[in-house]
Amino acid sequence: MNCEEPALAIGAVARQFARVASNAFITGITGQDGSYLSEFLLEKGYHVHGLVRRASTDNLQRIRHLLDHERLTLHHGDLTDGGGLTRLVAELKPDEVYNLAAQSHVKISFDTPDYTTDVTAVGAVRLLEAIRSAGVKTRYYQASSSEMFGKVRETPQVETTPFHPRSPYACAKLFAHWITINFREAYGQFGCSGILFNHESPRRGETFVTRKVSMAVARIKLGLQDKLALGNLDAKRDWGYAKEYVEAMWLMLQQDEPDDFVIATGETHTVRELAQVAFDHVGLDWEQYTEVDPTYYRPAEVDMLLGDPGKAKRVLGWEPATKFEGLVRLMVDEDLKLLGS
Ligand code: NAP
Ligand code: G4F
Repeated sequence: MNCEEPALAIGAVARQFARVASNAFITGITGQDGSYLSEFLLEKGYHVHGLVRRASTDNLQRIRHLLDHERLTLHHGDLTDGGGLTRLVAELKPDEVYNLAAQSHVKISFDTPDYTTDVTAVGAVRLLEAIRSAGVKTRYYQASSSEMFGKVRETPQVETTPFHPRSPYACAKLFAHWITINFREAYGQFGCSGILFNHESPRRGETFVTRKVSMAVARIKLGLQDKLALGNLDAKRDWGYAKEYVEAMWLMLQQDEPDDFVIATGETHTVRELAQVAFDHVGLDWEQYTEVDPTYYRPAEVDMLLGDPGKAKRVLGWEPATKFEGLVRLMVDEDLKLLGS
């Protein structure tokens, strides 16, 4: 693919596309999960189609290494543009759709509630309607979130735990979750929701807390930064490795019946522990370099998340291999490499 002229190349390749094996359509292909899922599906022999939104800066960084792949085709579009989605789904007739696109930052959703709802909630129903109106037998994956559990009603959280969203983002995800179930019940669509707990990697956006910490630790170790400012150090999350979580998405769509699954590690840790493990890994004392800045507090916080992935293990045969400390160390090591150490 010629990435210097993306609009032309993308359209041209799309028209030449001939269906061979299964083809998958991924929204959010340029994000953390989209990039790992693309690699995973290409390795399985899929033709992967990805939705890319037009940006004035480069948003293809995470998939740059895949751009020349003969079974990858990118299409311009946006989850806020129903007409474009309808035309694309009708043209591609995908066997599988993975709806990973979202305004995915919880704190930013408090500043952009309308926009977050439009992309993250209404975007899902636009896509489901596009599939329905195309009349194709498409299997649909919805990227649901543990944020939907919010002010948790029970611990650990399982598929039947009641929801209590605490942000515009979580409310939007809850709508997308239920509309997926509604289309399954109303129209017999094969739709699955993966209720994924936090999952991280060296490809994680730099404003999410794990990557913010791993990047800061690497920079401080190399003398490029003095301090790390964080918000709520007491928040607890169930953090897993994104590369492993995308396999669970695929497994859900390979089952005989559509269903919803919690994907998690079964461990929870505080932001404080995250900082401690990351600084320890490079031989520094976290307390010396970390300060609390209330700017990063949220109007309403999710204090604690802990998932039980038991159903995923029983039904999908899926289990996480990488746990908290290994993940944090892996991320710090990759950021040190990135910075040239
Ligand atoms: P991410 O890195 O933030 O990626 C989000 C993707 O959505 C990017 O490709 C982004 O495109 C795209 N996007 C944003 N707005 C769009 C729009 N209006 N139209 C089309 N595409 C748009 O997120 P992630 O961590 O990979 O997560 C993938 C999905 O899982 C998201 O829906 C997220 O909410 C959900 N989720 C994530 C986690 C987690 O811990 N990572 C846990 C549970 C659920 P650009 O590159 O152009 O910005
Ligand atoms: O890394 P975070 O921004 O992730 P959060 O809010 O849990 O959301 C992520 O995981 C969800 C799954 O549960 C996804 F659905 C969502 O799309 C996203 O990927 O924050 C984690 C915790 C929060 O409690 C936050 O208050 O870390 C706390 N925190 C403390 N200091 C901070 C900071 N978060 C950020 N982003 N930046 C800080 O400086």
